[in-house]
Amino acid sequence: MVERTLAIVKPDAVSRQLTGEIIKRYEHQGFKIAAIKKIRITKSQAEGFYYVHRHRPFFESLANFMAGGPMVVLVLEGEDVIKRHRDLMGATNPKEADKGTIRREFGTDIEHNVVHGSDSRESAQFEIGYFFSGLELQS
Ligand code: IDP
Ligand code: MG
Repeated sequence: MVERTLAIVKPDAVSRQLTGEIIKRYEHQGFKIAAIKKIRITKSQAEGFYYVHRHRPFFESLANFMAGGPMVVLVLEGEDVIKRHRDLMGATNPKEADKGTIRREFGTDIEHNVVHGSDSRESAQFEIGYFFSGLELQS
């Protein structure tokens, strides 16, 4: 089934000039880039995006991190892309991520883990809508 997922090259990766390296991996997997843009969000916008984690101890730190610099947000499209993108990213903690995954190769610690990916169809729908309008998703 062809589906869409939201990917983010997080501020740590953008500032380290890893954007191209990460996007190259998406294209090598055959994921189609349905939409892409570079943005900087506010802390409250980051809190809205990570609303499901509002009661977690790392919530405020995470929001500050995501608002701390520009990020690149993408909509990836392809067969089973939600799970395939999560597999390519690796585990949340780079130290626990499998070899060859983006987080294992480039992540610094459990917070600064270079990429985000939707984890289900429901979250993909919410997350894509959080960053992209219908007009931006037409191609
Ligand atoms: P995921 O990004 O692998 O889906 P989530 O549990 O949804 O992981 O957490 C969202 C983001 O919050 C992570 O990608 C990471 O940046 C940050 N995070 C998760 N757990 C921790 C933690 O224990 N300490 C600090 N930051 C965390
Ligand atoms: Mg998550």
